[in-house]
Amino acid sequence: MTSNLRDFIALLERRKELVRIRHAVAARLEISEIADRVVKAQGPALLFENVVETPAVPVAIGLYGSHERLALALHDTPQNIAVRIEELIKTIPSEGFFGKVQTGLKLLPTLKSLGTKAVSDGPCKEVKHLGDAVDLGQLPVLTCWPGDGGPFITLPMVFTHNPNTGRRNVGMYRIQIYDRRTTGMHWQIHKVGAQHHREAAAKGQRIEAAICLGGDPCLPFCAIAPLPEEIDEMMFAGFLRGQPVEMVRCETIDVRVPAECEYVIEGTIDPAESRPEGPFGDHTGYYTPVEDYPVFHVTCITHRRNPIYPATIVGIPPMEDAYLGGAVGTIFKPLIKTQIPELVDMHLPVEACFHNLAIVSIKKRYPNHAYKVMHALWGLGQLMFSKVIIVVDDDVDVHNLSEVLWRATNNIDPLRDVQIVKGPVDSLNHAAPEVGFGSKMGLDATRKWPSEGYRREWPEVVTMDAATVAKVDAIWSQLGLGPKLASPSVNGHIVAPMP
Ligand SMILES: Cc1cc2nc3c(=O)[nH]c(=O)nc-3n(C[C@H](O)[C@H](O)[C@H](O)COP(=O)(O)O)c2cc1C
Ligand SMILES: [Mn+2]
Repeated sequence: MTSNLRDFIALLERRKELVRIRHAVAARLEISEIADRVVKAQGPALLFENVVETPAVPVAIGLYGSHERLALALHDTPQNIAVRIEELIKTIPSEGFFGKVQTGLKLLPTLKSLGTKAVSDGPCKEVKHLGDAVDLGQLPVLTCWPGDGGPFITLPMVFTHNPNTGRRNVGMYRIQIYDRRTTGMHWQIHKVGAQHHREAAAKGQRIEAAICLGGDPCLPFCAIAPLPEEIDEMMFAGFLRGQPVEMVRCETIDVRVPAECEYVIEGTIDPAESRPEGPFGDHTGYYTPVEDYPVFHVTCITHRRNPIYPATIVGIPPMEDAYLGGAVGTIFKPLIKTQIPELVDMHLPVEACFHNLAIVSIKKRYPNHAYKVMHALWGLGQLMFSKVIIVVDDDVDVHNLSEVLWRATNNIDPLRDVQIVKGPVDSLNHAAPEVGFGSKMGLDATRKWPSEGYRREWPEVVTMDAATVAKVDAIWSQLGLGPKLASPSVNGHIVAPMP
């Protein structure tokens, strides 16, 4: 099992999922342009071994940019992980003493993997830079787009602790490099890191943070995962790995970090200090404008001997985050269903940058049920950012966008079926009149019932009858039309590509 970046890179190389590039390429724009072309062509991960600015440190990019690579990184496919989560959920309400014992025994390996394991030293500490030796310029931090405000660390895991409860959080928040020892800290106001910062500020305290790069390949996914605030990302990592993550204490701050990391950047943030951050070519495909964000002061950098620097780029979709975001959708569906059991399936299309559109199918149980589901989603963690929610019936394949357009546009009467609400929106939503606050729209595209005030006869979908389908199947070979074509209209799904 791979538990660090270099083993993962070796594994990808064996699987022909990674290409080494020995040609000199610049961390400023050039790696980005190459990675963008390769990811959009569904190509391999890349290891740039001769980076112009920092020849000693190679850059790995595109590590999660295919379904195969992502499954290798997560130690299983998202589908299998979802099944494991579903099983875990199912075992919880089991009844009776023997049931409980059996469940307990079954869960034991899982529970054992959920903790972290404290170790006294780790490879991430092979080299230490303290005091004046701290220099972020030694890292091959990419400048991704020409309009960017500078170089940004794009695959960072930011470790903080809640100053009141001590609870750990890990989030992926981009890091703008200001100088040798100062960076931005782009935790958006709705994220858990920002909450830790606010709680520390209320006590007049600086907050300590560690920015980690590398480690077990599943860790960045855990940092992205929209876990509830009470759930430790490292516990989730243990669940994915089937083994606890080994954690080592930082040099200058009271934070533990994964011992297998490539880099650990330690530092603190003053509660009162902020500084313009950005612009940054973001995953919406637009530049996010300059805004004030907290400032991170580096106290220490430790790294492995011969470190490898992991990166990603975002921009006009699809990018590498399409695979990561897709896996989030698949893996968290069972958890969403515990809150919204009538939800059958959900799709956050990558073109809509995940937060702009959620298509959900439901098994409608009562009149106007679609509205209950919209509001439930707007109240559920980061799904609150869903700018548009389209609710369809359970016979619609939400992953087939052609089918969704066909069904939804036929089924809605806008005046009746659109609900517009106010609320917090994604910080990256540039259309909102204010940063982080605006409106959201729900479309009830389900078939309308008489009890919902629909007074006409709702039409049936056009499909062939079973007898005729069988008859045509039987005579097909005599029609001179080559191999048998399946009947397209059987389930009322769109199966043909658009002309
Ligand atoms: C490549 C990438 C970059 C991201 N950059 C940021 C960022 O700069 N700021 C932010 O608030 N969220 C960013 N996110 C999203 C967060 O990582 C995500 O919302 C995560 O669930 C936050 O964790 P938290 O709930 O523990 O705060 C990024 C996600 C990805 C995949
Ligand atoms: Mn979290």
